[in-house]
Amino acid sequence: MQPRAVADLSPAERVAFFERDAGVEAVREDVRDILGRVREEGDVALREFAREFDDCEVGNLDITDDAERAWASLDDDLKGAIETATENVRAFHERQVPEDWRDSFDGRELGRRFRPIERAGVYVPGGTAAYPSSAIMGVVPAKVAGVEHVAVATPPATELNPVTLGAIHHAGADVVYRVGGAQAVGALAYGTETVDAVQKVVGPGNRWVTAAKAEVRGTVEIDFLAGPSEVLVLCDATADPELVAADLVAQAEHDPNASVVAVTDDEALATAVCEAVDEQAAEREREETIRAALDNDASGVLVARSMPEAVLFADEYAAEHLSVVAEDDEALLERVDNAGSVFLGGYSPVAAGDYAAGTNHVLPTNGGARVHGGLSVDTFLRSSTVQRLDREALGDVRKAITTLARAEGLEAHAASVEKRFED
Ligand code: HSO
Ligand code: ZN
Repeated sequence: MQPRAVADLSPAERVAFFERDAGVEAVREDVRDILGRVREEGDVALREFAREFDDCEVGNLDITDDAERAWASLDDDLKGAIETATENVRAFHERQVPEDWRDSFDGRELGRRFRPIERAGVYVPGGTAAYPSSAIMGVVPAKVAGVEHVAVATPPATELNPVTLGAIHHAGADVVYRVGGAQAVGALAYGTETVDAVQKVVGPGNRWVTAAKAEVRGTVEIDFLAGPSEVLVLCDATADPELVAADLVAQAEHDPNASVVAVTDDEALATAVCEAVDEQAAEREREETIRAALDNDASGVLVARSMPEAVLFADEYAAEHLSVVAEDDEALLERVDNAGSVFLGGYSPVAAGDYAAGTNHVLPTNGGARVHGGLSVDTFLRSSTVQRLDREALGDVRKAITTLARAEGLEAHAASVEKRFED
């Protein structure tokens, strides 16, 4: 790996960094075909796709009981880790539950109340890595919000991962299906003979899952697009290059389409980070995936002419994970608005948020952080507004209402107010 200067990036290179799509567009057509078949053929299509993509025969698609048994089979270390992560994620998300409120606005009693949606679907990725942590991140906020029916879909395998299944059960899922990829998103969105349709599909996934979520938007609500992992480390000369490299390599091991970036004003640090990344990648079991991610057009170690230039780059990148390792990290963070989740200082590796700090790891990728936050209790709530006006309060706004109603040509609206004052 070689450092590159931010100032030397060509317009095409800048586009690759700032308008990254992590390969999602390339699979849109195929995903449309898969979704069409799920819609038409239901369970039959799910079983065929399991054979084709997951190389396994799926009998029963509902594996809720297997998840319960899987939890019971886990050893104490695994149970303890899942319990710790679940407790910490629950505590952080309980803090997010909004209170219903009513207030008087010059005699008009106005308020908001919050209710959970009824049925949510959580995608828990499988594939080359197992993701018990994503089960916790998806199911716990839904349950904290009060969602009654939380369904989980996770890819089938000849031997289902007991840790993932156990975590799905412990996190509180009500029903669990073995179906993965774009077809899982389709099943949750449209429903099949076995899979009940939900109102909202959430969760992270590879580019197939992400493309499918983009496609079903409209039929069903989705959280946002949470594709292959990204991290941007904003660092100054005080950062330890080994630790910066460790965080880059960690997120790179997720997926060949992952994007990992370090940006600094210190050339010596950039060179040291590159060397450390190369060394550490060679030591990792998932080296091939890591190298592919490092080769992405949206990955790199960049040298800015100043920290303000580095900050600007970080803000424009709008990373899923933003790590700030610098002398005055709070001052730098003040100037970055776009980031899914922020990690401050040398002892806050992204892996802390991935697993057990308590924050959510389902976060917007591909620049989605410019307009979205990550998964939270809000994701599973909707709000109603409430109002109560008495005669005097309605009298105060009578003129405003009737004047505007008549200006809109809506005489009956005006009359509905005037009628209340006919004595
Ligand atoms: N970094 C991933 C989440 C994850 N990491 C799961 C490890 N396991 C996306 O935020
Ligand atoms: Zn991760």
